[in-house]
Amino acid sequence: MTITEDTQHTGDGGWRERFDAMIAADERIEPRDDMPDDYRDTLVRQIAQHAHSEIIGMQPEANWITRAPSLKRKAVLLAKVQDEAGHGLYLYSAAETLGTSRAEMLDLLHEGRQKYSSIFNYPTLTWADVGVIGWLVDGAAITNQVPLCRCSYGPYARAMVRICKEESFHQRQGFEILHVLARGTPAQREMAQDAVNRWYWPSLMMFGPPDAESAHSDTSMAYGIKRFSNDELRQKFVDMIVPQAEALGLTLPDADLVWNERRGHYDFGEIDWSEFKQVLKGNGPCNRQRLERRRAAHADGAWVREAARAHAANRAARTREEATP
Ligand code: FAQ
Repeated sequence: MTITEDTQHTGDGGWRERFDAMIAADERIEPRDDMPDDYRDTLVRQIAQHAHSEIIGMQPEANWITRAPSLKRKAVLLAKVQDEAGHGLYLYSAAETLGTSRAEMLDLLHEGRQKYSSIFNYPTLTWADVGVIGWLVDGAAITNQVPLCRCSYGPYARAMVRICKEESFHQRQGFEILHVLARGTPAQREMAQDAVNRWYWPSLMMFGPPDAESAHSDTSMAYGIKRFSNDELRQKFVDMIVPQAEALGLTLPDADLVWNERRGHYDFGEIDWSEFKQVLKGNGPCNRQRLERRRAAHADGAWVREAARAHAANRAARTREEATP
């Protein structure tokens, strides 16, 4: 594909050639560098959506903090949910280096004009869902995000390195929860299987629409933002989780799941893309609840933002006073 021309940067005629050469040489683009508008827009769109997913993603698991089955499980879950808040902060900061403020991005989320991941619109009905979120949702997130550590935009790539380290710990804690349940009483085992049944298909949808219908993939791949297509990553994920499910002794609810010797990959069943589209339109099981909770949390935090602004203004005034002879 041809990367679109951009006419907005008039300062130095050579910037576009330099940008293209850096992308071709797989060098990192930094905030100080001139960049085409569609590169900036694609990054802001993706990073904002990613940041929103991290903070909305706190809700389904937070639902179980007060009901975790032991003090140890509660402490681990608290730490995980706090990690997700931290990921949101790294990502909003990375997006801010592109000239869009966190306040603007949050407004767009609250108005329903920027998306967050479809996966967080499903309910967490039992404790086993916390295990499955760790195993499958964090597992899908890692599969998608490890290649983003090599993304062409420096601040995003660097944020992803730390996020991926934390996500791989999250995935292991989820796997361990399921491992214990799968070897527990028949009721615990059944609860684990039921959670896997409900989350398997939505976790495959996390990778986005099929390549043929992915609006942004061509641009993102040409600019070195995405390194693998949606379908390639989905396949990688399926290949990873099949042996893990076997190790857990749990079944993935997909009758078409079979090893394909010729392709060297697992074949898997047809995803219900009409469900994905409905969730993106706001009609998933929890869309309304997630956004309402987020807006309420934002409103509840207004006094903190106000206090932080007043404190910053006081400090600036004191610094000015001290500097005045
Ligand atoms: N949900 O053209 P494409 C996590 C939208 S973090 C909702 O293929 P693209 C951590 C897409 O935005 C999970 N919308 O798009 C955690 C676009 O709409 P637009 C989030 C989706 O960007 C774990 C339209 O469909 N991870 O889980 C989804 O090239 C546990 C067309 O799609 C990231 O965001 C979806 N699943 O590829 C937290 C990773 N898929 O913008 C708490 C970074 C697509 O035109 C607990 N993002 N859409 O209105 C990416 O890699 C990409 O953005 C993709 C989508 C792969 C998600």
